[in-house]
Amino acid sequence: MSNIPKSLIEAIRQAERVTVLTGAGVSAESGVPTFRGKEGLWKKYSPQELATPQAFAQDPRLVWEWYDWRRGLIAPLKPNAAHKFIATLEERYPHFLLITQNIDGLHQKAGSKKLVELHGNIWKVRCTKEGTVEEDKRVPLPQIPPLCSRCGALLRPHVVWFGEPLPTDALHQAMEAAENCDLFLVVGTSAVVYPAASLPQIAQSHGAQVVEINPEETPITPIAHWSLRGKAGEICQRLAQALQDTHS
Ligand code: BJW
Repeated sequence: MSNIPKSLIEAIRQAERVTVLTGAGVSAESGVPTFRGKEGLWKKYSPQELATPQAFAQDPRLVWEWYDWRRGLIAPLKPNAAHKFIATLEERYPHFLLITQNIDGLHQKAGSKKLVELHGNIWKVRCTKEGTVEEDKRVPLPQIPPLCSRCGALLRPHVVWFGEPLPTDALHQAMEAAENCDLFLVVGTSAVVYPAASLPQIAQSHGAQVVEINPEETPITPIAHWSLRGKAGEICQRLAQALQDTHS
């Protein structure tokens, strides 16, 4: 595992505007499966059959069964050291934004408040007719596919599938935070899904220093000032420790 460079600790201490982008890898140590890689969901399940609007139109029951299964898997899981470390960062900086691609809600469970969810949230449902969004944390869902209690139309998971636009507000905030930060941390994402994958590049081209935390190289590695190779939870624990040590 990488050592934490002193220059990085100094940059974290000096920064005033910090933006963090997270992906599935940040939740891996909590037990949430990632999408890509050896054990990833896309090895067993086809994104075309489960994570597109066309798939939902063709077979809403199949899509809902998959989401219901994932909700059951995620429900008992707890935030790990990476979620907790990231939550502490928002206290540290006057300008801070956490941008997550994750839909699992674990950042919120860890205490993060200044965050935007680019790909939605698995604990919310949306009416396909009215567009209304509601929280629904029941596991398992009593009826599959679930129907809107007001109009009877089909409900869908409030997540962003391939080919769908990202929520305008969330994307706008994310772009602004990428353009205006001096330190941009990228944690646990393969950085292949756009437009999220463009955010580190935007930050770097606007003068931010980029830090990557990932056990593997990614398309972000060539533009990262620091690449910390290892698991997010373990690296974040060491970062927290190093920050404490240099403080005292
Ligand atoms: C660890 C670890 C540990 C392991 N610690 N790390 C430009 C170029 C090319 C294509 C496009 C483009 N613009 C748009 C596209 C198309 C498409 C896209 O990007 N396709 C590419 C795959 C080629 N994008 C879209 O369709 C997006 N929509 C869009 O652009 O709309 C435009 C539009 C405008 C106007 C009208 C209409 C349309 C939408 C993308 C939606 C993505 N949805 C999903 C599913 C969400 C719901 C669900 O969960 O069911 O989001 S797909 C999936 O990928 C999920 C994730 O958020 C996303 C990113 O994955 P992530 O988080 O990076 O996970 P992994 O598994 O890929 O990587 C895990 C990483 O963790 C790895 O690097 C590991 O090494 C690491 N790791 N253990 C730290 N312990």
